[in-house]
Amino acid sequence: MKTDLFGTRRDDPIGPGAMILRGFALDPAILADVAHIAGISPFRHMQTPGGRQIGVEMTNCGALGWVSDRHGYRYEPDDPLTGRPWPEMPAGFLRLAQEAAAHAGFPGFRPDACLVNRYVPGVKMGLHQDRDEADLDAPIVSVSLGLPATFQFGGPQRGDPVKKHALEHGDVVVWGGPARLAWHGILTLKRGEHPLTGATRINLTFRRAR
Ligand code: MD3
Ligand code: FE
Repeated sequence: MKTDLFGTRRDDPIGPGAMILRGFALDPAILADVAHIAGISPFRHMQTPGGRQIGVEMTNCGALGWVSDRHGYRYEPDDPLTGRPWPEMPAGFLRLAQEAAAHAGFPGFRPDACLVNRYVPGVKMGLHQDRDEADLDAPIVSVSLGLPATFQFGGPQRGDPVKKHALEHGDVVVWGGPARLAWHGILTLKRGEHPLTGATRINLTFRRAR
């Protein structure tokens, strides 16, 4: 990230291996890239293995995309909706994810998957672990855009106490090492209107899947 016109960049450590980089992702080109990706591989509701619809709408970019259906959770090189490869990871996405990871103490991050989540008011993501990736040594980088949300962050055990953190447009969170298998989730999105995204929150989650 080149500039900080408004002086809003700030590092906010939230626990061992986890840091919020506030205002790290304010470049408007990111949202143009999201629109481009969704023009190729549209946002859609996926199904859980149990047959329920996931409330968050999802798409992906990069060599691998996260997919959920009746057969389970996994990474796939092709979009099951289009039958084509997921859109390429934009150069700016890759740079942003690598810079954020290095800034938080994880140099050499090479994400091959970017899950793009879209939330509308009333939608949440329940507490879960990210454990579908082969390489759990690599960190995860998450970028929040649009409407604010409350993020819940616990420990490696399901019953560990949870802390809440507000995530706003432009915030980036990096998780690695002892935080990599932490339970986490997003509380029900509140009503609102964001000047750049309207009544939605977009989250980019960069991972090393294989
Ligand atoms: C903490 N997404 O897609 S990103 C997900 O905002 C996901 O859409 C949320 O959790 C969202 O899996 C939260 C923050 C996040 C991502 C991965 C983590 C937090 C994490 C992995 C380990 C610990
Ligand atoms: Fe997650």
